Amino acid sequence: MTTGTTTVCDATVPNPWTSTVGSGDGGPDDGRTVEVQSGAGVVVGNASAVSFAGVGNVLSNSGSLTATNAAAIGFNNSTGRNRVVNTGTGVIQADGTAIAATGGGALDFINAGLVTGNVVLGAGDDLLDLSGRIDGSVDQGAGNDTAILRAGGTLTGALAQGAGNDRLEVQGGVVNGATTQGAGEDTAVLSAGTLASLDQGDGVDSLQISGGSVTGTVQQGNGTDNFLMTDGTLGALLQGDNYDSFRMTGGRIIGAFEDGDYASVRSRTATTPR
Ligand SMILES: [Ca+2]
Ligand SMILES: [Ca+2]
Ligand SMILES: [Ca+2]
Repeated sequence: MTTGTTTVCDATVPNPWTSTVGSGDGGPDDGRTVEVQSGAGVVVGNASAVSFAGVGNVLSNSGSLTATNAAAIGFNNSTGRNRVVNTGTGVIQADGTAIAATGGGALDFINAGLVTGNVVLGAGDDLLDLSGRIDGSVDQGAGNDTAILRAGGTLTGALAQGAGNDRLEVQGGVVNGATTQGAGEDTAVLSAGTLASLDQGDGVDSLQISGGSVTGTVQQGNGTDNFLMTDGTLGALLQGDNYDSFRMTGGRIIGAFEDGDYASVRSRTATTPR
């Protein structure tokens, strides 16, 4: 039911709703609000369940959004920012890409619920805030992107932050696939949680670890990278080319530590830099 710029889908019939909410590429839609309530569903076949072109749109999903042959949610904005909130009861599902953001604008995606399918955020300075589950991968594309992984958050596939100066905060949860930050001056801060691996790529990158673990290898890549570890566990650390700095006052690096140029170690367990 739509009133002005606000659309509310509740659990009354017709449920599920079977046509796209939003005008998609026939837009633009600007400043619209869509609320899908618990128990309500939108199920569409060859088109998205929710599709907006434009900026300032907010989608809050506590029900289920399903597309069987398209992205479940499609956003297209060349500037500005849109926002998708998937609450603890929210389900977003598609066979391939669950959420597709295109254009150079930004999308904030806050997920406390369940996503089945990949999340593709594209260009723009995007946000992923994950305390729920994504059965798939996340590609944040170009732009200065931020990813925050919270306690209870699970990403079964890879996290790719792409080109741009990206920020990763791991406060809990787990990423089972590879985490890559791509080119640019990237920052990663780990205080809890688990990553399978971390590759910060080219550019001057910074890594701070005060807890949590990276079970596999951490690579900082080309650039004058910075490393500070006060607690936590890494499988191995490769700092790559250029004059990198390394400081370790606690925690544990289980395997190799290579290519550190300026190392300061005050720990029981670090291996000797070569
Ligand atoms: Ca992006
Ligand atoms: Ca990057
Ligand atoms: Ca680097």
